[in-house]
Amino acid sequence: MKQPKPGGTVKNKEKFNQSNRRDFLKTSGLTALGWSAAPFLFSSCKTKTGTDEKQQPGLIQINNLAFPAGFLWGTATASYQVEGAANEDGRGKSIWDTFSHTPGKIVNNDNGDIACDFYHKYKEDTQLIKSLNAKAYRFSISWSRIFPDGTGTPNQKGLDFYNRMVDELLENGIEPFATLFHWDLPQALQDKYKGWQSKETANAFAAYAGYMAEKLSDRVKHFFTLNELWTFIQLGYGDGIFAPGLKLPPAELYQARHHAVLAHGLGVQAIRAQGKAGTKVGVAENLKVAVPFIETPENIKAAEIATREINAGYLTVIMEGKYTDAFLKKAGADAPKFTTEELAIINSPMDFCGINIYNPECYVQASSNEDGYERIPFAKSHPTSTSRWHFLAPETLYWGVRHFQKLWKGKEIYITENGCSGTDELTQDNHVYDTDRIMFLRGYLSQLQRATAEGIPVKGYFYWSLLDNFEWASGYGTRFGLYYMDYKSLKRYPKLSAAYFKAMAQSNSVL
Ligand code: PNW
Repeated sequence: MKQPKPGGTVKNKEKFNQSNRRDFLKTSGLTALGWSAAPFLFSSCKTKTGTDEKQQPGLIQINNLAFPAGFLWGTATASYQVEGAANEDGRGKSIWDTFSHTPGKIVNNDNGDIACDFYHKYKEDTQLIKSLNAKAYRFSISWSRIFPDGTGTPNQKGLDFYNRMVDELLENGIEPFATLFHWDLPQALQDKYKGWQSKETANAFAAYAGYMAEKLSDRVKHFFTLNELWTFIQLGYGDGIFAPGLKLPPAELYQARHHAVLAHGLGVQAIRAQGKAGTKVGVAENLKVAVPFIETPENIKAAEIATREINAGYLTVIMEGKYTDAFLKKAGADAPKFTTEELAIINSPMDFCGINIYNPECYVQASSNEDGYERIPFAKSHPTSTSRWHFLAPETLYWGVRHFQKLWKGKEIYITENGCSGTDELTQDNHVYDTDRIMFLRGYLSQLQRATAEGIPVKGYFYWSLLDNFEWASGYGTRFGLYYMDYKSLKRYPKLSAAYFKAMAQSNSVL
């Protein structure tokens, strides 16, 4: 794929020799990541002719894949996946506690009781974020730490934890981005209202969101309402493989989905009402991206149509305030029940949009059929990461933000998640050579840079995840982190990709 050249031509490659490796590690801070003991990190550091070049401490940019000034580099996690401390300081149970403690639901019957123990180790982890050169951290708040029963009296100790954590981040020059709902619904709301099957849960979410904005918006300037509506509704209420493990019939599933988008809209309004002036709010949704298989104008148009339609129950209704005709037609008698007032709430203006992108939904080509596009099936051998759903296609990042901008315009975009799992084995001398993750990052970020070079307003990128963590139904065996977790000792080890991420964040470019 042809890369635009925003800043001129690619310079000659400048490389390091063995003798200046230590300088480089020191000045770029990689020693802090434990890489001083990796002699081969720069083992190809000879010039083509084998002669040494002038010593150049620090990072040398050898390409022009720079991001715009001020581009924010960050990492992300979520409460149930990292915090642990499941029974501490008055935390109420969430549907993920119940689900993960039900035998057979999670690989290896893992659960989030301890996870990465971030609840106690947030100070140490703040230093890990800092040593990645990341200037932003996306975390989520455990609703049932704040309201153990979902509604009612807040639990001060729960709030205290987030206060401490936010203060720690800010003291270290890291901007907190808070997600209010990353799937750990208070069990009490599941029991009382059947969770997202009831509008009451959307109302309870708004009350909680408003409360959090009131308490944190003096320091937290960016809030996300809900994370990945598609995933927790489809996998939790449709396919039964995520909490609460339900397989609802279509009409009930449509209704639950409607309550989730409604909760987003009510949450936006509550945050605006109760947050300090200037508080910014958006959603973090996994846009399902159709990729044009050849980049012709016809296929690009087809991919836009497909993307709008495939996301009709989620980002499309949020951005447009209506369900598309094709969506309602397809749903038929199972279509959700809604009012025009609710549609207006769902469409409450956001300040930015968070988009999680891992894989393409499909490749498409133009078609004269009724839909205007045709899906191209994936090859059986299409490469994936160790997560089997994770088909790899770096251009998904480019097309995701480009379609978003074309379809819905004007909003600032954050890539709120992107990352990949891998086998990640810790060597005897405590290294993890995750070359696959480096390949992933280089490919995907090159495509994101392509988008920013075209002027698409992507303001930042959050790698998923800071640490290996509880990967939902896949448990602890599926690792996405820049830091390797030893779950026995709870020690963290930087992977090779941590050094790579750090170098990119430092140079604000793809390397
Ligand atoms: C997202 N799928 O989850 C979540 O936001 C994170 O909490 C999670 O750890 C990360 O991506 C990596 O999986 C997904 O099956 C889980 O298509 C499953 C799917 C997609 C996203």
